Amino acid sequence: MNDYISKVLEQTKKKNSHEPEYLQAVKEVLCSVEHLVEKHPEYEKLAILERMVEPERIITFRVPWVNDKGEVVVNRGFRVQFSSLIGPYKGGLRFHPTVNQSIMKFLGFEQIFKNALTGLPIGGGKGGSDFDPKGKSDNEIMRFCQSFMTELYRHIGQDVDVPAGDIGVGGREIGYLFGQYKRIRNAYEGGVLTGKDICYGGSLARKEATGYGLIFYVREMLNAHASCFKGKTVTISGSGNVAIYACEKATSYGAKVVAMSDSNGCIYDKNGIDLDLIKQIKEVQRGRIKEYLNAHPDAEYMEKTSDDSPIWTIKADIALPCATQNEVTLNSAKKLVENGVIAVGEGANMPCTQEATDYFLANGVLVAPAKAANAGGVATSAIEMSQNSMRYYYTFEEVEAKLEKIMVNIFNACKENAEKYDCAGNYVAGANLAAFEKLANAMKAQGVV
Ligand code: NDP
Ligand code: 2IT
Repeated sequence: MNDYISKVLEQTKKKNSHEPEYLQAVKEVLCSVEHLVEKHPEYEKLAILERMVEPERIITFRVPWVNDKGEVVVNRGFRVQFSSLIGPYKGGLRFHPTVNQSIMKFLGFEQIFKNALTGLPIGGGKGGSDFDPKGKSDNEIMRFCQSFMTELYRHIGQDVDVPAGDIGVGGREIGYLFGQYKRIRNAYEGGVLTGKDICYGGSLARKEATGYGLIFYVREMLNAHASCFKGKTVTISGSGNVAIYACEKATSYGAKVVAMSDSNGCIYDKNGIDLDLIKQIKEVQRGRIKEYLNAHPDAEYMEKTSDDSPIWTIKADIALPCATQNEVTLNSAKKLVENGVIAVGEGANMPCTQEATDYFLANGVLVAPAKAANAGGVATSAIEMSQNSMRYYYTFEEVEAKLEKIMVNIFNACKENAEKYDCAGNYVAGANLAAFEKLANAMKAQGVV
C-alpha cells in the first residue's frame, strides 16, 4: 500500500482505537483511492487525508426527559459535524439503543462522500441518540424530541447544519423536532430540517426517495451488464422507510420481492410480498413483521438467532440490504453466492462487512455501494431545502424526475471512475474515487482550514 495512506491509516487507528465501525469506513475509502493519491503528491503536503478523517466538530449532550410513569430518563445526544467543504453539514438523526460515537462518526464520514456524489451543495454530518423508540408512547417520543432539540437547536440552522431522519426517526419525530426548534427560535426557518410532512414544508417524494433511488441505481447497474429487474427474485432486509419504498419500485419494474425482515426475523412469501400489509403493520401499527403471518398463514417466518440473518439464506437474484450496518456477514455472502445472487444493492449504510464486499467482488457479484446507491434520500432532502428557500413546491413527478436523473448521474460517475482507475465494474471503488477527488479539490481551493 502507498506509504502516505498506510501512515494515515495507522494514525487513525491509534487515535480511534475504540471505534471499529469508524475505522472500517475509513479503511474502505483510503484503500480504494490509492491510484488517485499517487497521482497527487501534493495531497500529502496539504495533509488532505489527515483532514478528511478528522471531524470538524463533535457535539455530545445530555438529553433528560420524563417517561409516562413520571420517571426521569437520561439519554446521550450526538451531532457529528464532519465536513462543511461543499455545503452546510447535512445528514440524518438516528434514534437506536446501539448509537455511540463510532457509529455516528462512520455515518458522518460516509455522508461526506455520499453528499459529494449527489452533485448538490451539501456537506456531511450525522447525529442521534441511544434513545430506543420501541414501545414508547407518542407523548414519550414527543417529550424526548423536545428535550433533544432544546440542546441541538443552538448548533443547527438552514445555512449551518440541516438534520433529517434515519433509523428510528421518521415523519413523526421530525415534526416534533421542528415544532420545538420553531418555538425556541421564534422564526419559521423551514430549511433547518428535512423529511418534514408535506403539510408544513416537506417535499413530495422525500419519503419514497431513498428506496426509489436505490432501485434507479441498481437498474442502471444491471443495465450496464445487460440485465434488468424484470422477472428477478429479490430479498430486502428491513421493513422501514428504505426497505418499503425499494420494494415498491422494484415490484413496479416486474421483480418479485419474496422476503423482508425486521430485527427479530424475516418473512418469506413465495407468492411475492404483500406490501400494503407491510405498510399497515410497520407505518401505521408500528408492529412486528411476524404479524404478516396473521393475514398470510402460508408465508414462512424465520427467527434471527445469530449475526447471520436468515434472510440471506433465501435464494434470490438480487439482495438489497436495507436495515443496518454489517448485517451481511462473510457467511451470509457465501450463502448468497452459493444461491446464485447476481447483484447486491446497499440501501442501508455500510450493510456489508468488508469481508462480505470483497467476497462478492471476487465472485463477480455486482455491488451497488451505499454511498452512491442510497444517496437518493439526501439528494431529495437537498431538493426539499431548495423548495423551502424558493418558497415553492414541486409536484411529485417533478421531484421523482430530478431524483432519477441524479441517480443516473451518480451511477455514471461511479462507472467512469472505476474505468479510469483500472477497476471497471467495481462501483465500490468508483464511488470512493469520484467523491474523494471532488472533495480533495475543494479542500485545496479553500486553504488550510
Ligand atoms: P427505519 O427506522 O425506517 O427502519 C429500519 C429497519 O431496519 C427496521 O425494519 C428495523 O427493524 C431494521 N433494523 C434497524 N436496526 C437493526 C439492527 N440493529 N438489526 C437488524 N435490523 C435492524 O430506518 P430507515 O429505513 O430509514 O433506515 C434503514 C437504513 O438505511 C439505515 O442503515 C439508514 O442509515 C439507511 N439510510 C436511510 C435513509 C433515509 O432517508 N431514511 C437514507 C440513506 C440511508 P426493527 O423495527 O426491528 O428495529
Ligand atoms: O443516511 C442518509 O443519507 C440519511 N439518513 C438521509 C440524510 C438526509 O439528510 O436526508
